[in-house]
Amino acid sequence: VEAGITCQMEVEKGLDDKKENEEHAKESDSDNVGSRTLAFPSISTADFQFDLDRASDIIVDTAADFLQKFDNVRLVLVDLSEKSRILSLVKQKASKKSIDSSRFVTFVGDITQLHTKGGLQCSVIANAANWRLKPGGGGVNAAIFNAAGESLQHATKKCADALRPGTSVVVPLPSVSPLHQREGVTHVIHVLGPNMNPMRPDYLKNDYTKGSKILHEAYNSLFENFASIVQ
Ligand code: AR6
Repeated sequence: VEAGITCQMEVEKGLDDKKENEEHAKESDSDNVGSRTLAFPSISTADFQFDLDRASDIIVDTAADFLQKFDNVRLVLVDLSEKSRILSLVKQKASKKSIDSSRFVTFVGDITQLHTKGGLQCSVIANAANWRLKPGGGGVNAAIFNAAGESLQHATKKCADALRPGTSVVVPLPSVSPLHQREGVTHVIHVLGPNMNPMRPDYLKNDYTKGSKILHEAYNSLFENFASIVQ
């Protein structure tokens, strides 16, 4: 057990992809921006079936607000495929809003292999979690718990047993974790987004007034928790 570890929880509240990936990978080596980088998946838009167009607006809005408040940080939205619709929507909308493209980037790759496969250093990664904070269940949650090994489960249990939609929790990743050793990930932030899938708990029955509010809260909580780690 590492002393002094704190869990933080929010209670209320142009180029083709390959070239672009390589550009960002180069940048990250030069000035240790990796230690101030958050890589995150698009919360709620796969298994939780949240509308991609609405989600992309929310990602771009909350990221823009966050980057205005904090100078020295970088946000990387990650998805597995070059054909990812959420990545292309976000890219389009971010460039229209003229967000600094070196501080807000999209990246094609597996979020558990950003350093070894993508050449990108990201000390903090976000997880699209389930409310019980349990491994498995497919998607990015299963990938992160698999890659991180059992120590992530133990570390997570010390921080929280459950999450409410729209909140997140910071889990310091023990140095024995392969994800820490191999990829340089020091913290995982579990985020619970709104659920539009009738087969999953807290189904919002297509209520996008509620759903959008919760997704906003989820990203704000994620970004604030990230800021509290790197400040
Ligand atoms: N690397 C990067 N992005 C990924 C990866 C990966 N390895 N795997 C998936 N994605 P989802 P949700 C992208 O379904 O909709 C889980 O079972 C994916 O393409 O993981 O919030 C939990 O236990 C999509 O863009 O999360 C919850 O019950 C994004 O990650 C539930 O699913 C999120 O997809 C959460 O559903």
